[in-house]
Amino acid sequence: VKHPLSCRWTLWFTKPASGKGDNWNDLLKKVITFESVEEFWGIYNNIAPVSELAVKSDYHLFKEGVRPEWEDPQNKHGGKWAYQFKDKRSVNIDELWLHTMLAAIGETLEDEEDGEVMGVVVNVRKGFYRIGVWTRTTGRHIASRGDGDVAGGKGRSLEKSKEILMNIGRRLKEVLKLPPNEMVEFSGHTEAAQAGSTRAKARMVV
Ligand code: M7G
Repeated sequence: VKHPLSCRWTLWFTKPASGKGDNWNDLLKKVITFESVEEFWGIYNNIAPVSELAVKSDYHLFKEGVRPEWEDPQNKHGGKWAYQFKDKRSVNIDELWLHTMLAAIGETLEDEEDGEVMGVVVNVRKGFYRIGVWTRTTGRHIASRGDGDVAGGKGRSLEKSKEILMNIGRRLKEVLKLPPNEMVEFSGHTEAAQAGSTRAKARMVV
């Protein structure tokens, strides 16, 4: 008996650049798409844990049909909640990443009708691990419109959009077992793209 997930998910991997000529697109690879709990465990048990990945690797687990990139039309108005674990040796990154993936595919990061969560990401970097949740919107107006509509907001008010995003941030903070004084930060992809990195200035924290 297979236990179906409420949608299909695709696992992606970013392999570390080997030389100067490598660009983002050459490094990002689709691994596999799945649709049941059993398939998830089969895949999980057969891939390298985050703790064994080389620096500059990423795993991305996204809803099928959404590429884990700022450029994807479905991420155009979006952003992400993220937290960096700077003490790499003391953190159980494998367990935290597993719990983050389970929260995503089990749809416990948001209420199902919210439809904000696009995927989850783990980055392995020289000085830290980063876990993030990508969202469809940023809870802000589209600058070019000025008609009060939230970008991609399904007709929601700005307040409601922000509340949905804040709840996702709070849920991520719980999943990552962070103490109250540690902050999970939200940033929009547009700012990240401009800064050339996701270390863009955060606009929301929980
Ligand atoms: P990062 O992995 O988000 O954060 O971006 P880091 O700076 O802490 O490592 C690292 C680099 O990967 C960026 O400067 C981009 O060159 C590239 N990169 C990351 N993302 C998520 C994207 C993306 O969505 N699109 C493109 N074109 N490049 C990206």
